[in-house]
Amino acid sequence: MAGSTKTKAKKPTVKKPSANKAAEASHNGAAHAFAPEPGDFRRYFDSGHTHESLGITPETLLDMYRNMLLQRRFEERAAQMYGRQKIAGFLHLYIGQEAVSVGSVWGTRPDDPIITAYRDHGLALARGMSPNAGMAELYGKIDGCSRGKGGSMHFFDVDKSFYGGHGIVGGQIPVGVGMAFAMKYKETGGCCLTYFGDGAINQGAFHEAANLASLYKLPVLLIVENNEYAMGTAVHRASAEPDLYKQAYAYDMKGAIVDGMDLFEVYHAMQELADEAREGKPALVEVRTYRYRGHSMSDPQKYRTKEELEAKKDEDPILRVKKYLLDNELATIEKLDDLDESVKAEVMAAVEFAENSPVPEIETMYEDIYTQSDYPFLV
Ligand SMILES: Cc1ncc(C[n+]2csc(CCOP(=O)(O)OP(=O)(O)O)c2C)c(N)n1
Ligand SMILES: [Mg+2]
Repeated sequence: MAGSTKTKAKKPTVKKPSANKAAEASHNGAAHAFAPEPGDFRRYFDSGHTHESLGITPETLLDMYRNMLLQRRFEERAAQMYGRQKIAGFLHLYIGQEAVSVGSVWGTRPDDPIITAYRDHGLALARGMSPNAGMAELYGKIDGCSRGKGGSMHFFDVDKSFYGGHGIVGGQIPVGVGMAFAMKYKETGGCCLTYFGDGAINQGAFHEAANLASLYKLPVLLIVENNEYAMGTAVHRASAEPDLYKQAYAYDMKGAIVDGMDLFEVYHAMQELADEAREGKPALVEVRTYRYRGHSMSDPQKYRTKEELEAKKDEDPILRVKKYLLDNELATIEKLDDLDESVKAEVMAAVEFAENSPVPEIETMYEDIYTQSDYPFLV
């Protein structure tokens, strides 16, 4: 080209990385290559499990199916009662995520503590909370699981090792890790199932807690229920690395990814990983799931298309189990219809119970409050 002058590109000087492995290893304990070891990652998808291969009896599988259905019918009715203004405040439905709650509760021990965020009805019912206590709580009545003072976001049932129900995104993660610390200290043999959403993983609380969980080898599973959205924000718009399980590598912890629409995959993953966590090997477990309803009751859902939602409904975790039961002749359609009717009746009874339960007396405002009279900073 006329007038152009070619300038000779200057070769950049690149420093060769140090080949001194010993120096690398001696750097304050850091001896790891950047790439994770293959054993640090597990994948629980398309494993081809059957109830028999997992040691689940047909009766137990029917119980699991019934509980998934109970969660679904309970929340459908709660949504209806919210529309009738019987229930006030926030209401976040778990519909679509039922394989996560049932798979993990049945795959672990009944006294393994559970702690979760505000989308908590499903896990509470899976752990055995009575629908009466749950519905009365939604109604703000005294017979609710938190005496009507917690509402939808603060279900609690300590007798069943269910520790809530927390409204601050990510706030429950350090509490769950703290419970795991206590269990290790007391040698209880338990594993704390600490759940949170995809929106919580970029909170500092997660990172601080994950670091200590791994450093102290605590019996905890950090279970991120990746339902693709945090309110209206898709995961890839909020997380620089949308494969959330990879965060485990930063803390030298096992990372796992699980098909959260498949009951057997969740069951198997939680059973295996919780038992390893009991031995001091915690894990970050990313469960890929989906919520069919809006974030809460006031969500126009403009962030996703109807087509996306419909396609996801083909993966409905409850329909999958129903199909399995029928295909394997573990139940007839009549039996499953009867079961659905009995679940609906149980939920209607819970509504009636909630309607008839009294509102808390004004004095109860001053009860259930933590006080310590000799606390040094209070006068
Ligand atoms: C610390 C904090 N920041 C913001 C909020 C408001 N908020 C409530 S829910 C939510 C989204 C969380 O999404 P995710 O963790 O994915 O859980 P999901 O609702 O999908 O179950 C936000 C930002 C909050 N409650 N707490
Ligand atoms: Mg989410």
